[in-house]
Amino acid sequence: MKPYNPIPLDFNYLSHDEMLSRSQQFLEHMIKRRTVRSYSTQTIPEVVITNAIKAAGSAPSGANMQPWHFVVVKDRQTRAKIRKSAEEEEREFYTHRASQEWLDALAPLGTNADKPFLESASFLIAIFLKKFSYSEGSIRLKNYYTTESVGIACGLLISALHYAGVATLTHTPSPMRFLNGILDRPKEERPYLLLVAGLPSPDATVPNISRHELSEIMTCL
Ligand code: IYR
Repeated sequence: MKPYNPIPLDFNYLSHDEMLSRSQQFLEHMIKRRTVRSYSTQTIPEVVITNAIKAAGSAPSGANMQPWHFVVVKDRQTRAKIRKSAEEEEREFYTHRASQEWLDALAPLGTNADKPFLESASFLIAIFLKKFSYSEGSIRLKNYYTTESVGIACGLLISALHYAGVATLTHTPSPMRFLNGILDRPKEERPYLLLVAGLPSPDATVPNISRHELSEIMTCL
């Protein structure tokens, strides 16, 4: 067992004015994030993606096990395969698997089984959840709070990309086990999310949805 080995905290203490101004700026920036379904084929620098993944990899995780793996997919052929498999699952979803209640909830978003963005956007990032890690001696270690940890990392990833001017779409074909085969990931990694990343097409539109008021999402005691 590794011993507890503390080091001094590197923390940026801010004045209240600075806090207020930063929080306001961040809010104004984040509320502009929209899920984008129509992408241009224009490229973005790959380092923007790797920087965002480094930021995501700094997320807190259960026992610091960092139970995630990010696969960046640029390759056209691989993306065509992903699209084909995802659309097969989605056709099943939209015609058989989804309840009417679920389809009604999705109607205002205008989604359907066609997923052209899986090929048109610059990058796909497949995020896998690792139920186990391996220590130096290849000893299998259990990871903790994996769903929470990977969810937080994905939140950071989406925020980092948005901050860098990259639009995203959280796509979750269900089931998405086909990603293990196409992307050559081990069985014990569970595909968690397929994140589409790129620049919106110039004529991109988004559904006219609203966000809950603060009073609906927050209680102060
Ligand atoms: N996975 C399907 C359906 C879908 C489900 C939810 I919940 C969404 O918020 C959006 C879509 C699809 O990607 O179309």
